[in-house]
Amino acid sequence: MNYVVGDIQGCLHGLQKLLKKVKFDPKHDKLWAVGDLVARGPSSLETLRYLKSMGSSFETVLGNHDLHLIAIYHQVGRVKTNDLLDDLISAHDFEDLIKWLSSKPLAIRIDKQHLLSHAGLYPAWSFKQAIRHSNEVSDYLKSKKAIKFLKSMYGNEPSTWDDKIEGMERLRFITNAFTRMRFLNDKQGLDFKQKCHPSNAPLLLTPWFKMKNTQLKKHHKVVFGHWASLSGDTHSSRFIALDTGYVWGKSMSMYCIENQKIFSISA
Ligand SMILES: [Mn+2]
Repeated sequence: MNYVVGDIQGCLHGLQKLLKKVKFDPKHDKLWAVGDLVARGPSSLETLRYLKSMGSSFETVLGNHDLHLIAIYHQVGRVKTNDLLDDLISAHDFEDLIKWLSSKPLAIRIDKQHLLSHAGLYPAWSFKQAIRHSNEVSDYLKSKKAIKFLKSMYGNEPSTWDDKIEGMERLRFITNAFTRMRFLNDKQGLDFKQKCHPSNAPLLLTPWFKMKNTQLKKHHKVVFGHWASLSGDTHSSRFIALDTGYVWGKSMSMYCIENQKIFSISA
């Protein structure tokens, strides 16, 4: 079976409880993650060590917190105390863990049906395009140009996609769409101010998954995390929201690709 887990955020205990619940067997099963493996929770270091040790029975996309950790390693990003990353940053295997993490993409096509990314799929993009754009960022992240990218990664602009955008602005948009997106305005622009549940959002803002995507095929499903206040509430079986706020005392959720069931445990 293939299981996709929501934002772990350094909560290894919760992850292990959930793996036990589904009787996960690394010999036969594979675990996928929506990213944000680290930060805010108590065991970021142990979480990364554990997931890395799973070898080929684990795969993940990167979330905003994972990218920020990579930036911290390269001395581009600043450490926030409430991220609880001190022991990870001073660990003897920090470099190994970062090398491993930096090799992970922003989007993965699990199979013909399922696309996985941290924040979701920008409504103007097809699955194919999404993978292409994810590769554009990964090529940088895996190379000596990583620092150049990480230095330009932060910022909210450009807010709308245009295939003509080039260079670091292009990579910044792709990164923001895959790792920070929640709401879009009426011009398909990314809005980063609101983190609330859609029912409390200002009128002109629409969740990305409610925007029309003409590229999406009927059988396509997008699996994502990042949006804890959504509590899994997309009202659509095509958009599977897995961040259910375990690190905030709520629950951790897992989606089984084969039977399309959601499993969860509370904090
Ligand atoms: Mn996130």
